[in-house]
Amino acid sequence: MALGIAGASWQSVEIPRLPPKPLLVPLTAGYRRTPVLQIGADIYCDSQNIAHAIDQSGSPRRLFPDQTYGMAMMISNWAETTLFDLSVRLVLTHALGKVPEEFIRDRGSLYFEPNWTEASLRAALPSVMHELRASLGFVEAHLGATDGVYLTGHQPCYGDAAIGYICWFLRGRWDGGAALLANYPALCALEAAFDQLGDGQPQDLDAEAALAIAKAAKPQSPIGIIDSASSLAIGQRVMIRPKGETADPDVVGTLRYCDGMRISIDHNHEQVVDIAVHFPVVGYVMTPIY
Ligand SMILES: N[C@@H](CCC(=O)N[C@@H](CS)C(=O)NCC(=O)O)C(=O)O
Repeated sequence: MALGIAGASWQSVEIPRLPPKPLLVPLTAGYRRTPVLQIGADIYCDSQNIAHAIDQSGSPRRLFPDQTYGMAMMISNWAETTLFDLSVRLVLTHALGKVPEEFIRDRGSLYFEPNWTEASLRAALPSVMHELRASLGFVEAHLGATDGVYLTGHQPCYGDAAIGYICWFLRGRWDGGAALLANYPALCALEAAFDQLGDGQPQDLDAEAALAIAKAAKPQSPIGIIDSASSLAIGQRVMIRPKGETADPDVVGTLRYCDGMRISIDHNHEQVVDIAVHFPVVGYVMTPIY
C-alpha cells in the first residue's frame, strides 16, 4: 500500500513464513521480521523506517505529502503497535487448532507474554475484541469527519497505509474479519481506495538474485552521528533488537550512522560482503557492546 501511494517500481522477494530464513538473514544481520526493504547494499528494517526510506529515495509521489510526516508517524506507530497487537491476538486465537502448532508457537514467541497458554489467549479474547472495536472506532470517527476517504481528506499518506494494512490483515487472515469491518464504513471506504490505488509496479525477484544485488553493490547511505545526545562513536559495536521480551534474535554490528530517527550498522557476511542495515529509533533498543 505504501508503495502504491509512492507510485514506486519495485521488486518483490518472497520469504519463508517461519525461520530459518537463510536467504534473508545474511542481508539483515539476523533480523527475521517482515517487511524489509533492500536498496542495493542498504537494508531497511521495520515498516516506518521503510516508509521513511521510500520517501527519501525520490519516489514519484510523496508518502508524507503536505507536512503530514508527524501525523503519519504518530498514527502509524499506534497502528503498528496497539492495533497490530490486538489484531494479531484476535487472528491467532481464532486460528488455534486450525493452523500448525509450530506457527502459533513461533508467532506467540514474538507477540504474546512469555508464559502464554492457549487457555489464557481464549480467556482474553472478549476483552481483546472489545478493545479492538473501540480502537477501530477512533479511526472510524476520524475518517468520518474528513471530507475524503483518507486521514487528511483526498490525498493518502503513510498513516493511511498503516491503517489499511490492519484492515487487510483482519479481512484476509480471519474469517470473521469481513463482518467486523462491516461495522466501520469509513474504514471500508479506505480499503476500497487502496484497492484502486494498487501496489505500485511490482516484479518478482528470486531471493538469490537479491543477495547477488547486495554483493555487487556498496552501501550508499551516510556515515556519521548527527544531532544526537548519545556518546556513541562510529565503529562502536552495538546490539539492536525490537523492544519487549520477544524471541527475536539479537542483531549485532558496528555503528555506521545515528540520528534522531534512525540507527544504522555495518555488517559483513560472505554471501553479501559489506552491507548497511538500518533500524528506526522508535520501537527498538540499542545496547553498546564493550
Ligand atoms: N514493527 C515491525 C513489526 C513487523 C512484524 O512483526 N511483522 C510480522 C509480519 S506482519 C512478522 O515479521 N512476523 C514474523 C515473520 O514474518 O517471521 C514492522 O512494522 O515492520
